[in-house]
Amino acid sequence: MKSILFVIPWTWGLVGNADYDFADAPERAPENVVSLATYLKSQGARVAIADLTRELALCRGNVEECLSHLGEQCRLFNPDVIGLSFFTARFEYAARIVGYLHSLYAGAECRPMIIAGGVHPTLLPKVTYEYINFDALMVGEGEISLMQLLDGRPLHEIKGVFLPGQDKPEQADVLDDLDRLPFPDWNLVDKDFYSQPSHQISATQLHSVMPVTFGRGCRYRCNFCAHNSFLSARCHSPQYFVEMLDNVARSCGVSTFIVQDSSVGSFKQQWAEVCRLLIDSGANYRWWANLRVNQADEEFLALMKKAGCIKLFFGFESGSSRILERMNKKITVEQCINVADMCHRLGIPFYSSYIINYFGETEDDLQATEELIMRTRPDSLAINRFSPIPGSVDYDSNEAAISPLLTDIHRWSILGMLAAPLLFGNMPAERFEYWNKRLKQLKYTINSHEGNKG
Ligand code: B12
Ligand code: SF4
Repeated sequence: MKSILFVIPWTWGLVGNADYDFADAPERAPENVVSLATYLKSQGARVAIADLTRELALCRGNVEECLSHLGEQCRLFNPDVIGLSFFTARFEYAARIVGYLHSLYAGAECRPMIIAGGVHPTLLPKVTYEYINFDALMVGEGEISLMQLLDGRPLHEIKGVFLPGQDKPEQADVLDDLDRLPFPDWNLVDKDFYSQPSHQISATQLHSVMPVTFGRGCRYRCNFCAHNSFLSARCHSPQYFVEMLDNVARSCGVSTFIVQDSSVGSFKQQWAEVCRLLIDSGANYRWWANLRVNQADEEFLALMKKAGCIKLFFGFESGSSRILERMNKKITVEQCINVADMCHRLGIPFYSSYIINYFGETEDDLQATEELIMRTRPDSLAINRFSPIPGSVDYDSNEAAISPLLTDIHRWSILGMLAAPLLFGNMPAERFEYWNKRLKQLKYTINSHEGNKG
């Protein structure tokens, strides 16, 4: 069977940053690649991960040094396949890495096959080929298609492989039963780096945390989000998941987790069972989870609190019903207020996230957002400026306006970071800036007082 070296590109905040401080700008451990690599390893493949996020942090932001460490790892591991995993925000760094790999192997008699998978190659395979010289791209979930590749099946026979010059990408087959995945082998990366105490959960308190995933995908289709555009929605069994928590807790020395699912309410019955198992086991884990407001009720929240939930994340998105409708968010302002009241009654801290600069937004809508923040009194607040992300309905329906801006790969990364310099609201630029500043100030005030609420 062939061997594979996964490469995780670095993130922008690390480039040239000699004073990187993990606690203040924590990186989330790459559970997706670790899980995929662990699966392939369990099937007999030789695997390794070049984690250039951690590497660049250790190289104090020096990209050249980081790449030379990658070269050393390539020489030592001598893989048959090098597989990059990235989303749009890291597109330009993936290009830099592949350029380096081609120069590393220039003149060699044979070189590893260089491929890519993950969010960006899946959503925009043709754009990926326009900028990067990959031998093949893999579209969709990687377990089955990569296994077939490493097993030696010809590329054109593997569902999910998209070759240069091909016209239509096809999604790979997926594992129906997620419990067939072995527990992630965190020794494949530097788990101590990721589990350092940091502000991943709270701006004012430090926690040592590791990420876990109960279910993949999302059944909703909010217009601004790319989340569900390719992962089919399904989850682990509650028993498997609780054993996985035990396993990660033991192997990484943590008792606090971030549950990465888009909403644990999407598998409500199963998540309630996870909570009951956690309560019965007396494990005493603490965890953060994301939840859609329309999936919350007092009984569910009380159960989660008892099972160790220390924070919930809600996408309230806007205080304006008109904007929520335009986003196809399928929640109401009233539901946001209700869920906030329930959290206050039960003593569950919560994080609410808002999007501003949405299509047709007026100052009245922003006023409504501010009122909702004041009414709901979140423990943590996020104010995100809207920018259409590839893979979302909003990106697809505005491609004509966006594509003239995408003149080089760096601009793609900016788009991937949700930072397109475009105004979509219905107000003059200076009025938007006024509201942007005002809401960001509110965010700063709320976040810096977390835990000290009167
Ligand atoms: C958890 C998460 C994060 C975490 C951790 C990310 C990480 N370490 O990878 C954090 C919080 C750090 C994060 C940050 C951001 N995120 Co995010 N994130 C997610 C989320 C919710 C889940 C990702 C996940 O684990 N999925 C489950 C695993 C199993 O799926 P997967 O990663 O796709 O992996 C499978 C396949 O892709 C494939 N695969 C993966 N790698 C490889 C490699 C090879 C070689 C092959 C063949 C296959 C393969 O096989 C895997 C297993 O089947 C997704 C939503 C989603 N559905 O993907 C958004 C998502 C990926 N994030 C998104 C965005 C926009 C961001 C941010 C830019 C937000 C921001 N403004 O800060 C930042 C970017 C940070 C950066 N600088 O890179 C977008 C990306 C859209 C796009 N076009 O790029 C998504 C899709 C959500 C959305 N808003 O629409 N994110
Ligand atoms: S915003 Fe949340 S609920 Fe909506 S599609 Fe994205 S992940 Fe799903």
